[in-house]
Amino acid sequence: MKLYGSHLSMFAARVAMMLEIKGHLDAVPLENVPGGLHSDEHYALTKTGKIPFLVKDNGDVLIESQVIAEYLDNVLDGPDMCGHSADERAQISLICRLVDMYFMPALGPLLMAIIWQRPNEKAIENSVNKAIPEALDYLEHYLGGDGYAVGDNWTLADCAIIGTLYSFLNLMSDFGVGDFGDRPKLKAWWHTVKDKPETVTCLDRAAKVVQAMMAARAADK
Ligand SMILES: N[C@@H](CCC(=O)N[C@@H](CS)C(=O)NCC(=O)O)C(=O)O
Repeated sequence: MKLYGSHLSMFAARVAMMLEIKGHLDAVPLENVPGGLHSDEHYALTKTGKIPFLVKDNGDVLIESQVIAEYLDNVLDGPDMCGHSADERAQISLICRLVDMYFMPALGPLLMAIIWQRPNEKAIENSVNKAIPEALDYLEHYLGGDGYAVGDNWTLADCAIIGTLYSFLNLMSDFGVGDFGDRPKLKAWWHTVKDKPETVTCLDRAAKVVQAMMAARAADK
């Protein structure tokens, strides 16, 4: 199997972190899109032209980070990342969905400004004053784990949140965001997971992409 994307992608980072926890990131590393993002080769492999995507051994292609993560969790050995009971599975899906539907879209306008230098002031204002705080409030309310996001061990729910955090915690302070504010459950969760090797390497992988991007931009000037 081959997984394509970039560690800077919050969607791809979720899958890569899950693979690392399951012990398969060396066997299924996250590689650059053949031909580059939005190339003919990329569109030949995916209709959406998005990352991440997974090319299975039989050549079939899976898109959508959550679908890919759940598939890999099913077919690869290692710790179960999607929950054991129906209740646990629902709780993990819920956290992933809150990240996908509210937190990541809220971060989008800031990332467009910071990484892609395409600011939209109105969208940024909405994100900073409304969408990001609301999304964090949703996570705060539904986070229910014992140390981890759900239950007492790593699940895909932790990977979904941590996949967003390099950008959120490190790049957004100029906009007055980038911490969990007065949200005790999120703060306690982060306190438990932030120094774990899986978290540190996930954030490091994204940092390296940003450093390489900035170096390439500086060299272009
Ligand atoms: N819902 C998709 C979203 C994927 C997505 O939007 N990825 C971004 C990178 S973070 C992308 O491919 N952007 C390029 C584009 O939108 O054309 C998923 O979960 O995989």
